[in-house]
Amino acid sequence: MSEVVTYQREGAVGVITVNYPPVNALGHAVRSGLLAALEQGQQDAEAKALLLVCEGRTFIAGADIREFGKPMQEPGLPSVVEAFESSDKPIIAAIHGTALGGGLEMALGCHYRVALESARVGLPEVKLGLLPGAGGTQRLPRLAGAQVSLDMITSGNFASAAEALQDGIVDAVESGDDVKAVGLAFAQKVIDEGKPVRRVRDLNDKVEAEKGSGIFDQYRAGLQKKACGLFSPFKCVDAVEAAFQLPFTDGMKRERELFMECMESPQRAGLVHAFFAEREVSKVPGLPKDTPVRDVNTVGIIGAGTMGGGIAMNFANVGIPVRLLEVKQEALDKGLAIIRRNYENTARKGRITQAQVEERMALIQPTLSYDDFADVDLVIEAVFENMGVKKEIFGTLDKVCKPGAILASNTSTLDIDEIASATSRPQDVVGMHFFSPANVMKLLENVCGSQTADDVKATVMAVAKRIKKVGVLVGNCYGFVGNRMLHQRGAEATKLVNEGASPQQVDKVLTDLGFPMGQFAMSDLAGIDVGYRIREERRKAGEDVPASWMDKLAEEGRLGQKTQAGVYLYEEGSRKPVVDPKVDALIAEFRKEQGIEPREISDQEILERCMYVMINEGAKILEEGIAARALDVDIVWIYGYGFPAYRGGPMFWADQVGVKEIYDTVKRFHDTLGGDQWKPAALLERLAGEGKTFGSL
Ligand code: 3H9
Repeated sequence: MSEVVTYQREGAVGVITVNYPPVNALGHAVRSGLLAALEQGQQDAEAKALLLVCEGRTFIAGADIREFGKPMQEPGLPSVVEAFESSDKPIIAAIHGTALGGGLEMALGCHYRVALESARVGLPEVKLGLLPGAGGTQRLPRLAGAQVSLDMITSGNFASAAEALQDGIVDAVESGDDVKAVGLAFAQKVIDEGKPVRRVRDLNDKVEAEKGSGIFDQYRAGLQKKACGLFSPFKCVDAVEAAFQLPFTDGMKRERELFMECMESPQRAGLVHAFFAEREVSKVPGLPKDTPVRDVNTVGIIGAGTMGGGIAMNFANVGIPVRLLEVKQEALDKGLAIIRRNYENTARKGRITQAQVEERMALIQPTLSYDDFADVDLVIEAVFENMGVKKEIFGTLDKVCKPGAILASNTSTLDIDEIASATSRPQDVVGMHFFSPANVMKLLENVCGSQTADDVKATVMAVAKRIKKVGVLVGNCYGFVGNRMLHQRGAEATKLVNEGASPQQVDKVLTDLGFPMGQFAMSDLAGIDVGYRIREERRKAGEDVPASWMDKLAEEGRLGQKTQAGVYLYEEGSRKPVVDPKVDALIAEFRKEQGIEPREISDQEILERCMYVMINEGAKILEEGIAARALDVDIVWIYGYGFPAYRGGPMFWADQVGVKEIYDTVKRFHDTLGGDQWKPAALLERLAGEGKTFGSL
């Protein structure tokens, strides 16, 4: 008998228990163990019904994702589910935690399902670039109909036990937390009442009733807008539609064909990489799991502007009290009013209640005095990017904050060590770089200074988790990981326009790759003045920063969305960029002033120059140890800049394109275009020479 699946009889019920931590995923040992336990149950004359139940924190959470891309070992999951469904003894699945993907498909192969109130069910395969491949697309519609099945399978969203009961996915929901007891009681009822074996594959009423309905085409049309570049949501619709067109066995065959198409798609590889990278990124090399963390029960935030307000909301959302500091009452009032408006908008959409709005607002205490920071555990400074101002603030914090308080800066580019030098406690100083809008974007780039203490590093990573962000720990350099790469892309994109491309051509290449917006639409969102101010500071510091047509926009007061005009025009209340001929004229004038004869630029050149310059910078970031692993860079870009997760992040994407191909092109650009940004990173050169990938590091 397998160790991960056991069989034991309790009274008249044969209990099949899965125990395969952490989430009872359906690896090979579990699949074969399930078949062996089923066989035992069938042969056990005393067993009148069988119960499938799991140990640990959850019911089966799906196929074992680590096995994807490797040769499949028999038995496959569809045949395990089929064997359960074919049993002549009734089988009951008792669900706790989350029954997901192949886990829910196993439960659908059972004849009855009972769930704890706290349980959730879902078919999240689409989030991994897949579709349910063990009958989920054929069985769920037979219980829940077309609409519910399409919603669940194309979104991957989970349903609560109560919703699952309403939709016919489970047969009963019970309170309490002893799932085995609940399952045994249900099984005994099945035996006592002589309930029949009820095979979902034979329940045809719902699929017959909705045969030929127009819902599938409507659904595809709706997905065109939502699925932005994704492949598998459309395959999910095809598979569910098959349940309404074909007999069960043929529908299963169709599901398998579509499943294999998804399995072989590069999008599946990218999404699975992103799934594991998101989990791996919290395990920081060199920072042991048992590193102590400091208590964070109160947070002080300096600056009630867009950033500071958004950061404050993150803490209030999870019940952590915040003191929000501004220098002027007017700025404080304005900041609080914006926070309230944001919460009220969320309440209007039904995502929180009005009582929660008040609870969260009550957790944000406004202040004009640093004295209120005397007892906070963590301070996050979120004022504008000016080293002088930041150093002054950190000098004050050093005087007023209690020993052991963590002093963090939300700077997006500046030197953490220089900020720390304004204090007598550099070990307590760290960067916590939130991304705008800070209450929405999931990334938190935590930046270590050269003296940041290990427990401070561990604490800011733990804080990220608490406020439901994905924390990435990175080293200190100009722009850290994300902005350092972004600035290279921005500079190259601007040059491409100097040379003859239009901003909209550059943006289209990036959105075609899967970015939610292009470089210039993003500049408009962030504010053209942000980059302008940084360039001006660098010029003042004596750096050779070439003139740019973007400077002209800033000087004309075209600051982006906030002035309804930047690189693009924006209608009142709209965020949709509209091409403005005036900008074309401004660019033409700039080219003339600079003596540039514009040339036709291909989309391929735009792609290579915008992306490879980032990859080359990413390689430099890795060789300098600013990011510990290629996957850290990938997660920064997926969660901070909307890099399409289905491409796995920039470094994963680079591996797919080919490191050698990228190295050769970077070298060619270095020879033809020149500039430090095109000097091939030593790491890129080494990997290309050795035929290795970033993922192999
Ligand atoms: C599928 O089922 C295909 C079938 O239709 C067809 C087959 C023919 N496999 O997220 P956490 C690991 S596709 C392997 O931190 P939480 C995870 O890596 C699958 N490993 O915990 C982590 O490992 P580590 C459909 C898995 O409590 C640990 O478990 N199912 C799997 O925040 C804890 O995970 C899904 O897509 C897996 N399936 O959330 C469900 N799942 O400790 C994916 C997790 O080494 N999973 N691990 O870092 C989830 O959504 C969440 O993990 C879950 C728990 C909600 C279950």
